[in-house]
Amino acid sequence: MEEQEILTNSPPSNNNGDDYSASNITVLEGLEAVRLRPAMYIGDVNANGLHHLVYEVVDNSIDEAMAGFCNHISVCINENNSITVSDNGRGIPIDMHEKEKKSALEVVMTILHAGGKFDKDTYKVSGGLHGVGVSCVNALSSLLRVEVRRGGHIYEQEYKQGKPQFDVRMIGDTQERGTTTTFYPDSTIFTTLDFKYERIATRMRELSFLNKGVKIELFDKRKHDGTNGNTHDIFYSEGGLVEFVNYLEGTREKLISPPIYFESEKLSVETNTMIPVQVAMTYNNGFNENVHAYVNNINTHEGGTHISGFRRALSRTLKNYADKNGLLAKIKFEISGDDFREGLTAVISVKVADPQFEGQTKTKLGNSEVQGAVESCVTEMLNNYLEENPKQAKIIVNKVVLAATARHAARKARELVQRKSLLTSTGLPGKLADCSSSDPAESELYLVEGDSAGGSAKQGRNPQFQAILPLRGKILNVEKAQEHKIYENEEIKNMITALGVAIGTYEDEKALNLDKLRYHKIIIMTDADVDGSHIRTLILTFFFRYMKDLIEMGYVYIASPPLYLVKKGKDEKYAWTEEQKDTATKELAKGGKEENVHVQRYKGLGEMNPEQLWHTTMDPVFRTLNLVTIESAAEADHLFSMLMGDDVEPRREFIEKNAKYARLDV
Ligand code: 0RA
Repeated sequence: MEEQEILTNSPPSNNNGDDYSASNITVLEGLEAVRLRPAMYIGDVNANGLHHLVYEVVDNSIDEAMAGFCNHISVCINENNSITVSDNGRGIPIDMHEKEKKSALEVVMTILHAGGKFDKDTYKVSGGLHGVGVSCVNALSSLLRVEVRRGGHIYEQEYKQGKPQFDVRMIGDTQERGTTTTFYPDSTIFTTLDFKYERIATRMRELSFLNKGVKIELFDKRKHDGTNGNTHDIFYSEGGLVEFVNYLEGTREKLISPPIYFESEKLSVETNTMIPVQVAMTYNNGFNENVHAYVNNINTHEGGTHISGFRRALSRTLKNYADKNGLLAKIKFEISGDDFREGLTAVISVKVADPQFEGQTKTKLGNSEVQGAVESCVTEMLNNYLEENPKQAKIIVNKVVLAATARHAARKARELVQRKSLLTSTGLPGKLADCSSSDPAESELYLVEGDSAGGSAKQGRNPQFQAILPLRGKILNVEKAQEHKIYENEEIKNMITALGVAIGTYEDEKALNLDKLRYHKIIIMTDADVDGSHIRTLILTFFFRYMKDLIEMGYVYIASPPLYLVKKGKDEKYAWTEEQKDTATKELAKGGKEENVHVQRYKGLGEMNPEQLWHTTMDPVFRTLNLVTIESAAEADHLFSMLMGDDVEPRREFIEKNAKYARLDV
């Protein structure tokens, strides 16, 4: 397929002026297509797509590292919002590409999908939105400069919107090797040029865990929001996946320490390629399953054949071991697959030569041959582990038995909740002030902290499409509760029934029956204080653990009530930040004394009257809603374990640190 594409784009000959320019245009059309429909290549032209550019360039250096030729990558957000990625790999070849009659470097940079045509042995990322190639980044950059250090010399080429500005040229000598790319995202394409340091850091951390021994440095030279242009992190992991699992566990107590680790590879007869498999896993005292799986360094949120292989191997191997050792004698009911995964934290990383990505977000692995490969690897290695570590084996089996027993009780409790809700006339909680629309697409559910704010919201709302569910006090911390407790908690029961979805057991992909969902906007509205942020986190934890689909579908939002009312006489202005407050104060003072301006700090939603609440926070025309996204499920796991896990101290610190800012893109 790829070969074909290059062939059709390649100039047939170079000796006829017309011919040349015509075929040249065809080549350019390749990149023109990217500029015409950027979303097809990088997902969108918002912050997501923007950050994707960085990942795309870094992925190329990671490929070079996976091939064993590079151990240092640096990524820099420059002061002018351009990005520089540098590596110490072999350097992209600069010699003449026979088919294209130009430097291989130029081919890589300007022809779609020309990325890794040289090395047949590496596992190129080529599915989903990854692996679209550095040429896409080039097409979407107003300016891009690439420098190659190779064979004793330094070479460079520059492009504007993907068009070369001169032929590849030698500009000096060096004994070093490597590739450096600097690009300026095109402001006529992207809706934002603001790179988020934390976002890039999260991906670099993940990459360093997945590629042990590769040092990834990240710099932020921008001076903004009080940073001084010296922000810098080094991501380096010697322990790889084992360290990744420790990181994910955060402060949770591990039952198996150090985590179980194995790596192996299996020949796939179907495709005649090797499939390397790496797994690190442990169990904790909690009740959730945290399995993160990667294919060629891409997080496969939606699962796939590698996960099925892992699950089958885990259930069967543990079951066989337990049976053989007479450890299941007391169990009188079926043990389900979930029971083997309660409290499990695992990272699975496989490399697949020709990955097929499926699913809504193209993050589900489809290659059928991978299931068997992972299954037989895990079975073999886990069997060995259990035989050699009987103490740990016993701990795991006990945990499974406990889970099975509790789940048996939980199933009964859940059935009770769901049956009860069918019995009441509307099936809806009494505290819900529902909206009159029955079209989920236009309906909104506000989850409001406290009965008094709930009252204001009820009065202030537009009852046509806005429903209000007041939540009293703290909701249950599901991170630390057994599943059946969840169905006994009033606030959670109310949320479940108001939303209309029957909660999934987390068997098989934790699927929810989303067609029953009654609202497509679920808006969390809490006070702008420490308590409010705690409640918000508790609600998010519940959604993350039991209704992840809602977050993944983009249905969950956070309301942003103002922090200040600035007032002078009849003039009123609302402020969401300190800066806005100061500006508003100056404006209202109109050059006069600022003392005459009254500033009210809203401590809670309850201090706003219904009109104010509507105007500032609920009116679709004026309000700001922050979409809750799971950029990285792994990072969210780590975060929730810190926030909601066993240790009180990090949680308190985190909430205090973040209460003011309300960083919402979990
Ligand atoms: C193919 C062949 C060779 C190097 C690379 C690709 C390469 C690509 C990138 C992209 C970013 N950094 C990179 N580093 C290397 C070289 C083959 C050889 O030298 O024999």
